[in-house]
Amino acid sequence: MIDLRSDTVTKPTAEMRQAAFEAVVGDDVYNEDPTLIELEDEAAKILGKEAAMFVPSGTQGNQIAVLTHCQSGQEIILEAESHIYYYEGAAISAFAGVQPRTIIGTNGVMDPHTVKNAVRDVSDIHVPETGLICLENTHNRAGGTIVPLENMKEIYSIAHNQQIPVHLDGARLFNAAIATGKDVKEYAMYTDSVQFCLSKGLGAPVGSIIGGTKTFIKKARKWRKRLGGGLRQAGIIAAPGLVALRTMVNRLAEDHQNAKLLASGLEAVKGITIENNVDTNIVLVNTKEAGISSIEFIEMLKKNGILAVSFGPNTVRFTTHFDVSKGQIKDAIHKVNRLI
Ligand code: TLP
Repeated sequence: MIDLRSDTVTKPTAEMRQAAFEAVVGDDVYNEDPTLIELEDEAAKILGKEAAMFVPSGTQGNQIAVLTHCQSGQEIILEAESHIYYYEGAAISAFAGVQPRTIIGTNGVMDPHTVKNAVRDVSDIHVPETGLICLENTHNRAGGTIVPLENMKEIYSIAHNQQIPVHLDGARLFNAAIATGKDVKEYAMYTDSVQFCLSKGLGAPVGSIIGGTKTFIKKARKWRKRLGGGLRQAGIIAAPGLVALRTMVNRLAEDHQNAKLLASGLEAVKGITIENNVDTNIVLVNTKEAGISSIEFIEMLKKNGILAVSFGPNTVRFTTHFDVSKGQIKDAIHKVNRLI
């Protein structure tokens, strides 16, 4: 199978497995796991933040950020197709008790003026307070698009003028950094908290990091414990995370090249159009002209050894990653050509 469903499907490398095997561990709820502490320190440095904390998943990292920044009854501003709004089971409402105020972006990018106008005027007794602004970079549903630094800077400055914190869902932040040649710190500096995933393009088996100030992370640790995310000998899973940060970042460029190759190959197939700017490792294919639904296309692909996911009635997402080679991408293009 050529598995292009997600970059979450990557299997740990031999080096990651060895690191897990050899990891020095302790009980992290007592703050005594040396490998986990090493990962958190290294991640904080990479982000340019005072502190960082390991969490079992990106979803938990985002939810902890919302819980830590906000109070029940507040409103949070986020992009209409953002993961926190679209794919996290309404957890912001179920757990943090906040309501979403969505803004439709262009390629995942929110217009700063629209964000500014969406911030609530607290002097009016009718309205909720704006508790948080969330950004997503790269933007998954927009097709792995990069939110420009300039846009992040503008939104951050609007937020800070009104003492509103900014959280970045940077599940694929390293993809943005590698594609633009910028440091992740340059993105993280326009945020109060950042979540990034070790388990996507970076290939680690599990885990995410959230970074922020020491005060933020101290509060976040309590929320992680409340949510049952306080882990014990977590060094076993932190060790592959360290390998991911040390060995898997630069190679993301290969995934981006493979995505471009896939997009140009598929674009040439009659009946198929490419919906997104292929900035990083995601390709969104539209099947409308071919007269088939995304579900039908996915079934056809599966029978021919290719896996992808539906992103809408006629939209199919292909995601490149460490476990898919250039040869397999060429093979996939060839197969789609034959199919349509
Ligand atoms: N995204 C997954 C699915 O949940 C859609 C995928 O296959 O792309 N933020 C962003 C931007 C994400 O894309 C994801 C996962 C998460 C957060 C959540 O991470 P996990 O899966 O670790 O909870």
